[in-house]
Amino acid sequence: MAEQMIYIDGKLLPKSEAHVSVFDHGFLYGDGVFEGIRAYNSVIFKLDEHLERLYASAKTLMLEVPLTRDQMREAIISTLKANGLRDAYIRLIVTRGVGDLGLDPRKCPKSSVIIIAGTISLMAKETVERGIKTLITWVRRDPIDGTSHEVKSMNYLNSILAKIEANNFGVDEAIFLNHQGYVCEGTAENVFIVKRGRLITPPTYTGALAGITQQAVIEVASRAGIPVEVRPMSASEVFNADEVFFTGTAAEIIPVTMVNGRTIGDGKPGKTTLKLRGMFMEYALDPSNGTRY
Ligand code: PXG
Repeated sequence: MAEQMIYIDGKLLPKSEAHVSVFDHGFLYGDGVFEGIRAYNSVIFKLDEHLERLYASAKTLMLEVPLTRDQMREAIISTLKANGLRDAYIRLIVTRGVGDLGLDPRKCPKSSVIIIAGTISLMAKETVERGIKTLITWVRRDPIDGTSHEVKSMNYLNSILAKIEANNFGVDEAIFLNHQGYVCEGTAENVFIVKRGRLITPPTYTGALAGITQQAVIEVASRAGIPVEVRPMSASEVFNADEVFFTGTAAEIIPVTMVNGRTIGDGKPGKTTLKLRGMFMEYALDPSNGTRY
């Protein structure tokens, strides 16, 4: 099999030769931004929305992206083509670039763009079908006046701490509360509950990322006549929900069947969750929701 080709700053390099400097501030300080994007059947799902979010994250961090959006689109497509991928998981990274051993970003004259396109499936199919167990973690989501997760930065320690907690307690995922005690999101997913036929999901101002899958699910649900409320919710509302599920690029839609030992509904993936999952997959496969290549 041909070696995977990685895009680094305008060049496509074989994986074994695709290296970044140890002085890159992305490595030294987590100083950079990224996107995780999927392609389904030669269509990049919501590419414009992902680029919008990437450039917004970069603007907040005053990180200059060295490519225009059109050039970025082209770079992603050329990476997909170089790897012969029709279905793909794309990791798009913009790091602060090479600097010295000091965190001042002014020492980094040029940011770097890295694109990795592969086929990893991040959750086993059986897991998705059975539903997952979760816990609400002791780790609070980073506040919006700090390293806010509105910015999709390369610093995921907050999520990694929560993931470790989930691993230690033998569950699949963690759910964050914010500093006010409201439910926020998962480590790399947004969270929804279903209660009496209504969908509820926390807004970005709780500290969650504005999820592209979350937005797509809101759209799909609204079209199907399912009422959606975007508002903060409590842990108790989650424990007592009829259904709970996560959304995300990697996760798509994953049913949650347990939260801190409380069984959700009857302990099986919920009817509305499964219906939404079906509708979401149809939506994701509709070429008008993405960029063809
Ligand atoms: N919250 C956070 C903190 C995330 O990182 C989501 C919500 C879901 O957003 P989207 O736009 O994907 O619906 C994310 C997404 C990875 C990876 O490889 C991470 C994400 C997505 C894809 C891959 O770690 N995070």
